[in-house]
Amino acid sequence: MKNLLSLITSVTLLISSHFISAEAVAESAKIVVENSYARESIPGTSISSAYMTLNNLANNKIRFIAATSAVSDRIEIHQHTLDNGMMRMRQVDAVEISANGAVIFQPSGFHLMLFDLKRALKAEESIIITLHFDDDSSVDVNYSVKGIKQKKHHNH
Ligand SMILES: [Cu+2]
Repeated sequence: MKNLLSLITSVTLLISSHFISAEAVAESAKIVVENSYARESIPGTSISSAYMTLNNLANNKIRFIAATSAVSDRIEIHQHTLDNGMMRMRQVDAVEISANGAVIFQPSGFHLMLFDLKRALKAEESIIITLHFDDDSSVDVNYSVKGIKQKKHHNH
C-alpha cells in the first residue's frame, strides 16, 4: 500500500498541476482538498470565510502558509480558540499537516477569513482560492459559495 501510494505520488509529480486542477477535487502532487466552500457575504459587509479539508498524501509534513484570490487581496488563516470561556479568533502564520494526515477547516475551528472583498459573494456561484505551501507548491481550489440561511433550515 505504501509502495502504491508513493508510486501514485511519483506519477502525479510528473503531471503538471494545471491538468489536475480542472477536476472537481483540487490536488497538487501531495495535497488533496475536499469539501471546499465559502460563505455568502453578509449584505453591507465585505467579509467572508471559507472552509475545506486539506489531506496530505506525502510522507513528510507540509505547512499551509498563505491563501490568495482574485476576490480579495487580504485572506488570513484564522483559528477559533476558547480563551477564558470566550470564543476568540486569532490569525495564525501557518497550519501544519502531518505526514499522511489531514486538517479540517470548519466553523469554530481553523478557517480562512476573506477581508475587503472586491465584490459580494453570492450563493450558488463559486470562487477560486489559491492555497500556498511551504515547499513552494500551490493549488487552485474551487470554493462553492453557500447561502447564509441555507445552513440553519430548509424552506419548502
Ligand atoms: Cu476569522
